Amino acid sequence: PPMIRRDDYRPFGWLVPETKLDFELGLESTHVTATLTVARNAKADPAPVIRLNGDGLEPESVLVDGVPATNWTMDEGDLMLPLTGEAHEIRIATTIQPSTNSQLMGLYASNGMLCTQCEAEGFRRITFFPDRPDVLSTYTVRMSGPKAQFPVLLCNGNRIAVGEGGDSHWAEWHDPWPKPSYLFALVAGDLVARNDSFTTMSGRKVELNVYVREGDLDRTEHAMESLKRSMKWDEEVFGREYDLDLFNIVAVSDFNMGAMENKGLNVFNTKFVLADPETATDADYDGIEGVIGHEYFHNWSGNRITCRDWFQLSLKEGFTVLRDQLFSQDMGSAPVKRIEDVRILRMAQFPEDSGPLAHPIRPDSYREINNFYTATVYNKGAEVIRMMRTMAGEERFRAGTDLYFDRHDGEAATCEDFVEAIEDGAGLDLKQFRLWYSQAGTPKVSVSLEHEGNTATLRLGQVVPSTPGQLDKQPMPIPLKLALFDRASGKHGGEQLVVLDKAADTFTFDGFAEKPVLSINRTFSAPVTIERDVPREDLVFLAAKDDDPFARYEAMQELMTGHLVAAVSGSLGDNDRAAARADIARALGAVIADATLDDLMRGELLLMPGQTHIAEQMLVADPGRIHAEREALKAAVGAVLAEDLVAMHARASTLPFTMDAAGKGARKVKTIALTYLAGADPERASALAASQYDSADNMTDRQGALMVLAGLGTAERTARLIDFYNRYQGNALVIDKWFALQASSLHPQAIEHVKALADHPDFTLRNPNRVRSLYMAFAGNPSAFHAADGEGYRMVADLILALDPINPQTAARFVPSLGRWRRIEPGRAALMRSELERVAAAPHLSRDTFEQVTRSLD
Ligand code: DPP
Ligand code: ZN
Repeated sequence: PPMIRRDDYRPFGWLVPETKLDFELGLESTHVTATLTVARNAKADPAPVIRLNGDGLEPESVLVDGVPATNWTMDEGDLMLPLTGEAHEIRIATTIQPSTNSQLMGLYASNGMLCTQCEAEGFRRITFFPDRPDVLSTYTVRMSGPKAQFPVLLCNGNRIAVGEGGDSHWAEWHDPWPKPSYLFALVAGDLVARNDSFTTMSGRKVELNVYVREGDLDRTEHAMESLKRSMKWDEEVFGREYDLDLFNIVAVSDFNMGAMENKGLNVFNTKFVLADPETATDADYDGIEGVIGHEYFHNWSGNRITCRDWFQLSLKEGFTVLRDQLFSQDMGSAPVKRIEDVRILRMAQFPEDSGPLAHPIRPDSYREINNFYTATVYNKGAEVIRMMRTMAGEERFRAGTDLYFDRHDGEAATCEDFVEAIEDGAGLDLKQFRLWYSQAGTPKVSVSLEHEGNTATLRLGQVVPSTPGQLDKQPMPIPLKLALFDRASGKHGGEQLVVLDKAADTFTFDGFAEKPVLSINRTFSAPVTIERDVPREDLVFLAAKDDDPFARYEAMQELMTGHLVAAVSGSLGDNDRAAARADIARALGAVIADATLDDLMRGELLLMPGQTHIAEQMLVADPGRIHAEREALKAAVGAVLAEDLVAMHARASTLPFTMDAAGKGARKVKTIALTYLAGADPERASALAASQYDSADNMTDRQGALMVLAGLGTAERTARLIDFYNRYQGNALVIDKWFALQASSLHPQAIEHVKALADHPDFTLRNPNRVRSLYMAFAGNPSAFHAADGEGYRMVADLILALDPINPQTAARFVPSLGRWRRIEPGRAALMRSELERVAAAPHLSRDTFEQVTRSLD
């Protein structure tokens, strides 16, 4: 497959002002007639031949200005049509087979309904079209089909006409907003809707619908409320108003991504729509609110202003992730949301940035764009824009985004356009800052603090590590919020922002008779790794006293991570190990006892760093040793704090179920208590978990208890797993949890469980949620996946090979877990590599998997 390069961008030779589509819908066969008005693009090089992208399509008829054309040719699936005049009408008919579309790209069948997914390049599987985001067109769509099978017919924009005849009916839709083809959507099926409305700031009444299958309606309230909150929030915080009279959301159970922001017709994975307390966890509720917000916010950051080309993906995704993060911060606990987002970044993006698939947030090349819907483009992209906001301050940042929306409304823009608008609107100089768009790799910032007389001297250095294709890096501006604490009073004289924009720099602070305690990268103001030699007592101090909740969390993480890395590296004697464990237990005990904390925050402070995060700190990691040391620390803490943990569990258990912070916090600390106890005293933890499971009146408690039980070898385990399955059989989203809990469990036989589950009648490779629930959970379970004999690697490679012909986009997502081999100890690394080679050698690999596997082996 060819490499596509950002530098090769050329504007398309033709404009497509109008697109008319006519769908005769059927699950097995759908007939599509596309009528395009095209006109020469004065801003592009003359193009005597128009390239209409196609993927697996055959043209049944091609008419130009009403006359059959015979001079067209095919090039790699694309239709090449010579055109002589300034403007033409092209009409092309095709027939597609939705029910055999297992890739879930283009028009496909899901549970008897029809729906579409066109981002990034799915529209070309529906009809021939210039399927690139810089070709904006106004769509009018007629859809017809059997009334009984497809009582609901939906498309983008407004419904302008309906009619029926015999067993069939039709609807015509018009979207007044010009859009790129990737934002096209169509849904036909037997659906019911929760209906509501929202009145915008200028008084426009918008009809809102959340469409689901019959029977799911009572699980849509949270989605609808989240939508209304999103609409209000975007008006208040970014000044953005909705621009149609109708906003529809449709939930589908077979979906590759979380959701899709098609204009006026968002299509969602059921996972991000359906919730009630009995079947969805608190995390599910938060996920729904965040994703509903995310897709809604795309209406401005993505749809009104779209991307010039797919290299600019972070223009809409990074910005929209930041917008959804800020929204969720405002809706719930801001510090806890920030901590969660940093945890996701470290778990998903840092490893990407330090591995073979590292790429800048604005990539320079790709073979398959689906492979670039990454944590780097999304989450690091959001961090980069967040840094601009931190440097500008909220108000000036808003002036920057106002200017951006104003200046580029209706356009297909670039990341550079965004940066310029922020520069002009917020009054920032971002000349050097642009490096964040072009350089991959997580900067390492070295930090040391010296003290003499009354002066504290802070020395900072930065290194941006080399990444594939980028060996020499330049220093980038790194905004670091910091505070210097007086040891005796536990206070600081105000937070400051320093920007490190050189390879090394020094900052001095006067007025310190004693050496202060440094709190740095507060709120995680920059997406970097801080490297510093800091005494454990300083971390204990910050973990207990820092007034920035993130910094407090960070100190606790550093305390545990520092110890675990030292222990795993073999540099700790028995006494040192015992002393460190005792310090950690004492610090955690103080967190349990701290009456000023709410439970949501307490839960964050009690969490142990994940194995991936610990492995990231080491050049070459031994997953077996990391696992053993981490479990041993957990057990040691669980033993020392057993009574405190049990008391915390008992206290939290007295709270009745509520969806407020107190209720959510109580549920969070209950399960954390069980986790520590399980390490120290499995029998006691098992009994407590079983009782939490049995008395649960909500999914958070039930799933938390079952997660702990799933890792234990006790009698309670089997009974509760069977109960859970029987209780929720038929509810796909909950059965996904049942698969995931077993695949991610600490149980020593987890590998055997996964093998058995792959043969379970409820398992299928055709449903991405189910595949992920078993195999993503497994690939993210270090003690099982990294089994020393390589069995875990074999299983994931087998999965990739089996899934690739069915759904390449989802198959390729499993490659990175094997691609980490260079950072793993040599024995396992060789086994991982050989599995990658086995995948690479397979015939007929998809472009998606081929690209990921070859990059991982290079
Ligand atoms: N649907 C995906 C998202 O919203 C891709 N745009 O991020
Ligand atoms: Zn998005």
